[in-house]
Amino acid sequence: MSNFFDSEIVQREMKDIHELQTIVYNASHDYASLNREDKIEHIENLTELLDMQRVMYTRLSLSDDPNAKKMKAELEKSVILYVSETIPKADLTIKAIGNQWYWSYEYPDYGDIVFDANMLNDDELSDPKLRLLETDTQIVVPVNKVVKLQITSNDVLHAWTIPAFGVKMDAVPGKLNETWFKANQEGLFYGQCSELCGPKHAFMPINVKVVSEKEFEDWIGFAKEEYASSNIDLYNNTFEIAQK
Ligand SMILES: [Cu+2]
Repeated sequence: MSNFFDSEIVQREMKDIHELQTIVYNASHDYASLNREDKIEHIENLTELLDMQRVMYTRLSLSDDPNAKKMKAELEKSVILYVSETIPKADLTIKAIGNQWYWSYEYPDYGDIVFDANMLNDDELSDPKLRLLETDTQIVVPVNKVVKLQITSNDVLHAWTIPAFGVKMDAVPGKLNETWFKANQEGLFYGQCSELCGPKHAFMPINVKVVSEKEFEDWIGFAKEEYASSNIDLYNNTFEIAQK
């Protein structure tokens, strides 16, 4: 049996939801500077918005009208957009730094872990299909954990992305951008710098390896030894430069 569904009415109500989303979104960004009355209004708006979204979602779910299906997807997308702007409590923080033309990574929660990820040449690939995608080192993260990413650049604009995670963020020199993801599947995921950063823009791919918690702990043990910044022999470098 088909439920009654009036596309026009629902469309109008969806517009109201979008308008309220914008108001709530803007107020949450300025929350600290709001006065008492505005804070109360914000909480009221937020409560109303959650209510409207919940009612609308239920209505759209109950209808088998094809328009309802489309609108449900639209509503889901707009809610995800709002939620993804708010970074939940992170289980792990990773700092990604863009360089011409490779990415550097730090794991500040685990002390001294610093490493670069350089693209593999065609003759080094594990699979020819991974041309311009495979790197010598991987970011390793545990499955089902919230990973907060801090993204910046050492030189020009770059952009860090893993399309499978729905993450793309600019790496801006002198600015620290933040985003997050939670991978719910183990495996290797690929991305590429998405800002035209110079002639080798296409040669700075991004690899993320999602592993079990146990494997992640093992990797941290390995990384602490292998990627400690104290391994960088500053004295020798200085000496070589001085000799030249
Ligand atoms: Cu780049």
